[in-house]
Amino acid sequence: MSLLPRAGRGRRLALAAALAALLAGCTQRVPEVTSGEYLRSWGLGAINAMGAYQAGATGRGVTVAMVDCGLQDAPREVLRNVSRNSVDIFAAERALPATDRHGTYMAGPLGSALDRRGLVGVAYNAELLSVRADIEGGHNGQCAFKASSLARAVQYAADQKARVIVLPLQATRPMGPAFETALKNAVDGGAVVVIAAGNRSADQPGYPARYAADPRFAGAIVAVGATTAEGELTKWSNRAGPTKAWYLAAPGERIVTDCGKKTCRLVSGTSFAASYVAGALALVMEGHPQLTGREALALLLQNARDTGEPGADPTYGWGVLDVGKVFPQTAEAKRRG
Ligand SMILES: [Ca+2]
Ligand SMILES: [Ca+2]
Repeated sequence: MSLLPRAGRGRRLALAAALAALLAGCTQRVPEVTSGEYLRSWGLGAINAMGAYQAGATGRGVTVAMVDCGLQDAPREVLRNVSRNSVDIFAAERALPATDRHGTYMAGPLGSALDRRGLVGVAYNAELLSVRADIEGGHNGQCAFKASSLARAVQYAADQKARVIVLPLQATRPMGPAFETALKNAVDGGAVVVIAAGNRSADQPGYPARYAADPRFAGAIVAVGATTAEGELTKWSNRAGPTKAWYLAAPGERIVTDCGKKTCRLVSGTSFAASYVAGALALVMEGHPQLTGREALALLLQNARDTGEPGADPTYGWGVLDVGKVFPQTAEAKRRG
């Protein structure tokens, strides 16, 4: 006799559990701050991303182009957000297997899906347009690029109407007229270009980030330096220098990325700081669709957390990325305070 109620209760419990799982799946528009997925993505707290998520911004509908070395062996949570228009500029000529997974490492903090595993990307619903442009064979085992192929890659991203284009690369010299023409076409078409400041401890960014201060592109390019988990610029990050009015700092040291079933990878570099800024721009653009690219970038710059000397300064530029500040706080968030 007692078997029936137990069986009944068991079923109801199972149903209740299923219902709870279903509800969680439906309502998980915002990451849970106690989840492993969120905690591994420590940069989200550092840039106050939750303020954007609570306002409903997740990057949905915004295409972010990553001009890099492709998405070699990327985790499923990254591939889920990859655009079908992703391309390899040299696809027809490739013969050697890729060895540098820099593009995959970049994509993790930028656009990993919210799926209860791995990481949460800053813009976890953005569309990632991978534009692979590295020369065949690389250089000393690392990705390397020619200015002419980067010009093609930036033009492709612009043609695809990517609203954000990330360039996680550094050079010592200007990139030449073909690249500059492509860059001009991209920014004139409304894109914002996010460029790693470089990792050489220099007092100003390398190229192409230094184009941020070039009047042809001013206001549509942001140079990005890397901070530690404590929010200070790393020793190795290039400083703002003459790009201080178009420079932001963001997490770039000991960033968790490329999570497999059991392990993830720790990476450092201004490339990863650029991932954070690119993701943040996607959030701002989704949340404020009426803004032009330049206006969205201006909003992000003006809301940075002022660090170093007061105001925009030659070390931190505008300061440390604080995307949550761009979004008005909900009454509930204000109460929690
Ligand atoms: Ca995930
Ligand atoms: Ca300052």
